[in-house]
Amino acid sequence: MRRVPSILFRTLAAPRAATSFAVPNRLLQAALYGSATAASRSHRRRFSSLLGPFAAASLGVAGALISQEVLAKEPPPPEALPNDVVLYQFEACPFCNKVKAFLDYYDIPYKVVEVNPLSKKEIKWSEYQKVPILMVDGEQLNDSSVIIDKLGHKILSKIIVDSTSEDEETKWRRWVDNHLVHVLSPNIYRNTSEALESFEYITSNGNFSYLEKFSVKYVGAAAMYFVSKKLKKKYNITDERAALYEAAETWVDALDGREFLGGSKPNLADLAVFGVLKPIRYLRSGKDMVEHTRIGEWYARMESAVGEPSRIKA
Ligand SMILES: N[C@@H](CCC(=O)N[C@@H](CS)C(=O)NCC(=O)O)C(=O)O
Repeated sequence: MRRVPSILFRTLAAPRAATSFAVPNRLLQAALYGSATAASRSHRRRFSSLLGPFAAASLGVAGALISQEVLAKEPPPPEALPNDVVLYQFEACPFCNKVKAFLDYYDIPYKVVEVNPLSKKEIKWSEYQKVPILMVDGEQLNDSSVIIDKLGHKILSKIIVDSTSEDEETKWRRWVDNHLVHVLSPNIYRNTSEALESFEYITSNGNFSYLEKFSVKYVGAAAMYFVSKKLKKKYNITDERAALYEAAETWVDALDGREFLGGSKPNLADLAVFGVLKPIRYLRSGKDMVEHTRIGEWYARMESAVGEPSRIKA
């Protein structure tokens, strides 16, 4: 059984039907076909990690779109804040952006280590080989939802007392991990121009060497175009845009007229939806989503509520 490296792109190495696609690049073959050798497994791992990140939002535009009302945050009490937080990430990874939405909203200062998706040399020390990884005062936390649970418990236990909202919040956080993330790849790699747009972002914002940038952009875009078709099948998606619009509408329905799922302030589900959508928001697919659904107002409120990154610039 082939190892499957990530939730969002877990299936990328899996589809056997992909063998009809002639791929010149050994790395890419390993990624798509999953041959049995250790060397190819290693190549596949390295390539698949490329597929995780995808294009990011240009937050600069956001301010112009939203009303001037700035929502007051509820920063955690200083004594609840960790002293030293380091996020190992891919800039365009939806799971990493989910964690960042949480850290930014709660004004938790953090340093970022941008991981090279090919070599992953920045996380060689870790047994867990995906991102995000969050180091919190020396403790390693893996997996976006676990990171948010653990950190949230430490910080939010002092803030959130209303347990009645927890079920709804949990339900929608699960929806993000089990449904929403799966709709994203088929959309951002939907056709050659969107796949290139996505990889343009990935390569210009990720940690790649000069040479890697060029090969990855074109090889990656071509591969993902085909792989996204397999993903559609895997998740029973017939029309990827319709699925994205439907997910956006489902979310707005869940809001049920409230500013946020959390009421007048975002809760963890708001932050999760916002975080995973952030990398696609200003790509063609994200613009289409905002144009064709009712999600835009909520998204703009979230941009305003989350505010500036609390990231510590090196
Ligand atoms: N369930 C994990 C998924 C993390 C994940 O799949 N991350 C991708 C990047 S978006 C990754 O690190 N892929 C590299 C690999 O699987 O080798 C989470 O929520 O953090």
